[in-house]
Amino acid sequence: MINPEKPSKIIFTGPVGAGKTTAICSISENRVLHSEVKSSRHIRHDKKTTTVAMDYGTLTLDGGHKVHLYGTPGQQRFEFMWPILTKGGNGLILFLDNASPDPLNDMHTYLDAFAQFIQRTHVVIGITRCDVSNRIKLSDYKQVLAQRGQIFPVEKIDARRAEDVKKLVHLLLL
Ligand SMILES: Nc1nc2c(ncn2[C@@H]2O[C@H](COP(=O)(O)OP(=O)(O)OP(=O)(O)O)[C@@H](O)[C@H]2O)c(=O)[nH]1
Ligand SMILES: [Mg+2]
Repeated sequence: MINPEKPSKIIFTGPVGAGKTTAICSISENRVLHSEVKSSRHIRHDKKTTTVAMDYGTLTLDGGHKVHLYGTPGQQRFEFMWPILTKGGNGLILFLDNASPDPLNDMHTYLDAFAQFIQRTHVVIGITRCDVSNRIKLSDYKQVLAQRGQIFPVEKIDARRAEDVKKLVHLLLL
């Protein structure tokens, strides 16, 4: 899946507070370019800031392959950024917050919104905050995917842990 001639570009998406910015900060070897602003109210759990344009970081895989990491804003009012950020991308990592009110519905929303991109690339799904809520199981996500006729890797992860996030990148690209 990797073109050795060309760096890869992958997109981190998902709803507000799912952990996109945190995940890019966990693995980026450069200082992450942010567009965080203070939110006027708490938009999700104790989060005081939100991404309004994009996050950008980089990662070099063993063997020297360079990966550009782009994070989308989660808030739907900034969805105009989504097609801009996916242009020329090689794959999507979808983050879902297991402790949010309806992550299975969020999965539908994001898989539908990125359907055109997904048709020509690959997807890996990372479920965050499983330490906060274990109400929904990995098998529930897989069942909903199967009902959609889609099979993607789904992993429990903590976006604060670099090895968890790198595992998603490897599943997507290797
Ligand atoms: N307890 C717990 N906290 C987590 C986990 N993963 C991420 N977090 C926390 O959840 C929050 C995620 O915030 P962000 O990374 O800003 O979320 P985002 O997806 O970029 O959100 P927007 O930019 O607003 O769309 C941070 O406070 C993280 O520390 C996890 O697995 N468990
Ligand atoms: Mg963010």
